[in-house]
Amino acid sequence: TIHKPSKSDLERLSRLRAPYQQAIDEMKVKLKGIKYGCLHQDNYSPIEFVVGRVKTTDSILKKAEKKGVQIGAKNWIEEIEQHVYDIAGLRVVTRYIEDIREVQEMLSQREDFVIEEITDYIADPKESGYRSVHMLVRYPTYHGATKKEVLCEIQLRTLAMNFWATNEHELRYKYAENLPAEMKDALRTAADTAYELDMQMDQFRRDIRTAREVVQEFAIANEDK
Ligand code: 0O2
Repeated sequence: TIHKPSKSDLERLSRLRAPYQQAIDEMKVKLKGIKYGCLHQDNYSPIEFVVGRVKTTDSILKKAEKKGVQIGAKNWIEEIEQHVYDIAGLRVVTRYIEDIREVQEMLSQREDFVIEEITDYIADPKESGYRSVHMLVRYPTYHGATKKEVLCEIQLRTLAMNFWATNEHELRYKYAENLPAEMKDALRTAADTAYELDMQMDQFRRDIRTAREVVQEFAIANEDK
């Protein structure tokens, strides 16, 4: 049960979201900059698409309660920022697992934000079967006259991982977090199947690259003949 915050508390919570919204807007532009820059240069981008959102006040309250924040207690709004790390969330979706690693590397080189933490749910999937790489970044915003650093969670996923997570999230919501055991098992199996597909696709891509190199070498070798 969520304690009902006062109207003025809700207004403060709503104001708290503003710099996070700005961080999302700016980060979206930057991630799209990577996408279009790569497309321009190589005719291929490791980023397929980018989406971003700021959690709704309702959803922030729910997560804060889950993380043990006493809604309405002294400084509870400040507490929220110390416990809820995905008020600002970005999702970068790729075609291949290899591309996730490439984007991860590119983001690690950036000087406009600081990476605080990386959680690799591909190397170590969640109990549910969930796979993604989560990068927690500290991003400086200049909102009004003040500088404020906010945390953003960037989720890196393949199309297949995203397909699975979107369906699982919807089911989890429909069942109010109480998924029947058989459904949980079926979802875990589906997550593994999606991962097998991902690995197969990565292999196809390596095969295509090898074939292209062979053709190029053959063309070079025959240039002067
Ligand atoms: P929404 O609606 O996407 O914002 P946790 O205590 O695990 O709930 P925590 O500590 O922040 O949350 O952990 P984590 O792993 O960083 O999870 C944050 C987000 O990752 C979630 O946000 C989901 O978006 C995604 N995620 C994590 N685990 C799963 C999973 O098993 N299935 C799916 N579909 N998504 C997952 P929210 O706030 O839960 O949801």
